[in-house]
Amino acid sequence: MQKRYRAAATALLLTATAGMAATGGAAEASGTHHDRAGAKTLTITIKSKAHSLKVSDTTFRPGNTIFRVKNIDGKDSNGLVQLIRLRKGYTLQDAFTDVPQALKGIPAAVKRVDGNIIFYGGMNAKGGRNKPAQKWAVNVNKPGAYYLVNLDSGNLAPLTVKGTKQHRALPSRDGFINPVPSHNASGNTFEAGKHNAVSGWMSSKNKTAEPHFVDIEQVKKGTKNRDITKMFQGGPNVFLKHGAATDTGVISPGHRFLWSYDLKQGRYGVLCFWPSIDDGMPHAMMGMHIVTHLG
Ligand SMILES: [Cu+2]
Repeated sequence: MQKRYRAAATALLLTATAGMAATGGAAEASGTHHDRAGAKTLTITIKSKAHSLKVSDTTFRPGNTIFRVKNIDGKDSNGLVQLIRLRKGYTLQDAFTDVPQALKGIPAAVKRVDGNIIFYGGMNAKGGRNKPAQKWAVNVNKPGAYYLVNLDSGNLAPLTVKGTKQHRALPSRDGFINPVPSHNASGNTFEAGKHNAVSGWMSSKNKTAEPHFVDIEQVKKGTKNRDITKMFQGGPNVFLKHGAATDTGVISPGHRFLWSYDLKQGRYGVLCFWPSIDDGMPHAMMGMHIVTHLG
């Protein structure tokens, strides 16, 4: 969970001018292929390096899009790469000022971020050269300016989405973990499929009114959801040492994020550390967590 705060601090390093020059001329949906069922797909490949994000197609038509993030740094991870769009009148400079403040728990900043940045999700860029690419998929639902951002390194790549919506397929899911409304103090919790696979494609649809992360971490045998609550009140750590874990970027209300994963059979805590719009406290500490099983 500490890495969320680290991400907040390093988000300050973002500069609004980085990579702003739009690169025109890329053929629309030039990367489209047909999947096994014969439906069209579009895969955008991102090469994530210490000082840049290189994108295979920067201009394409709206529709379902698969992102393949390759970390060629040779490090375990070189940061969370995610896709965002900004509401009219809200600038990248505003985002770079507000996001770190929001993650520090300043309620006014949380309100501005929640209201003006549309988060499509993303994943940590896991390395290095010989590791498989990290894959995720979303519906890039509207024409306009989008940004791929690495909040940890400050790297940014603009995307132009234009033209009419193209019918393109998404991968089929092997499990689901959705943010859903709840009566706890955060107003949010998760629902998870009872038979979620150990690996494959996870589907996360945000059915609430606030943005969320999906942070999934293996927990000790016998851990109950109330043990996570106790941990936040100063109780024992529930997480398994060297346990399997992964997490997503931020997913805005109404958006569905599909992410490839490869974890171990076992018991997992699912938590969200996005700050509450009410008081800036991370959702998990207000009750947004569940315990679930994979495999
Ligand atoms: Cu949340």
